[in-house]
Amino acid sequence: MTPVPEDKFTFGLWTVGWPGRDPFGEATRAALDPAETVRRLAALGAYGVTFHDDDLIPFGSGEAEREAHIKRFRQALDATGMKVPMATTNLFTHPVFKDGAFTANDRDIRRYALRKTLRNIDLAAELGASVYVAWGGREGAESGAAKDVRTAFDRLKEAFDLLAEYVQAQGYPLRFAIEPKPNEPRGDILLPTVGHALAFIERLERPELFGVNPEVGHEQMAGLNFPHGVAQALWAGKLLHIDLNGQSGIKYDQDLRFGAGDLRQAFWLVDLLESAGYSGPRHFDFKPPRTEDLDGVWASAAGCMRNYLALKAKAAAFRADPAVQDALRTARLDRLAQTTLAPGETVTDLLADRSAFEDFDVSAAADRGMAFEQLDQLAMDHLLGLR
Ligand code: 3MF
Ligand code: MG
Ligand code: MG
Ligand code: MG
Repeated sequence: MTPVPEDKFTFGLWTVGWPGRDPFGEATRAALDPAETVRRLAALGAYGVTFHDDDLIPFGSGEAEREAHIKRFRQALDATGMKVPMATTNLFTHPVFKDGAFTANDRDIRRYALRKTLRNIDLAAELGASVYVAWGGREGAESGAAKDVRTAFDRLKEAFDLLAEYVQAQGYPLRFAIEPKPNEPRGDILLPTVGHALAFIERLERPELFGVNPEVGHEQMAGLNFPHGVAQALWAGKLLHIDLNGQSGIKYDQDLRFGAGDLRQAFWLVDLLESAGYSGPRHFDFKPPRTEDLDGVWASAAGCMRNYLALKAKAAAFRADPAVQDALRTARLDRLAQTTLAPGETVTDLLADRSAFEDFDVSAAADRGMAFEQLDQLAMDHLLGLR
């Protein structure tokens, strides 16, 4: 269970660096130095780090200060071999973004948001990132007339089309990953789920440059099955990145360490990612609870990776178990993999096939049990260490 860089575990600077400020309380920890974060995560076996512009370069820094922050960060990366596979823009903390960024009603704020993003895209490319995440933090509303949602989508498309055009013109090997979230901090956020984001991407001018960055807790906040959302993103060839964390049901964005919260969904998620051959970073977007001191922060980060590796081993054992393979056949998963029409068969052939309808024994078929409970109990037995 010891993580190594080949496991491709990455962490946002803002995750372990969260000082514990929440809507009801002040910070409980001091800010972390990004270079120190790189060294500590490398020592724990991580592959890399990710950042928002403002995590690395405090908002409002002058040019010389900016260069100094980047230089210190680069030195830590070079010294540890840590990578930066993803970067993103903070378009939500400063009060200027209180009504959003790319969809703010104020045009000057939209133009400023684009410039802030373009500037950090240049840095992301310089640091070797291949994915640029876009979470629409405050693209949303609290009340009905405040946002003309159809027009806001025109502005969102305009922004993403411009960013994609820029990346292509610069020849950057970057793709964008849109991160859906249903609510918080706004009452409602545009592109609330993986499905909404996938549909939006198809309306863009360069959909091939876009995919999604689903987050465990975000889909679960909407009451959705996270592995199902991820499976649809994989099916669409759009899973460019993933935010792993833990959540217990429909409530505020908990950002628990991976494996905490809904452990069964975490198991099925790891099973899915590993069996689908997902090769991107296993990125943790979590918050060590504000009860923790720095020792607790690093224990929480280590726990994310440990739980992923433990679930990966459990999922592999589940798939390799002959009893599971039998149970999968009994549950007819192999039949699902068969095409519904035979190769070359047409709709005319189907209409002529009396066994498909006229002679089909509907009640016998309805009586067949699916044997899913036996199958699921085997998964439970593996998860509980009973097999
Ligand atoms: C908020 C988030 C964000 C995004 C990040 C982009 C602050 O709930 O999940 O983290 O992940 O902005 O990667
Ligand atoms: Mg989140
Ligand atoms: Mg996230
Ligand atoms: Mg979250």
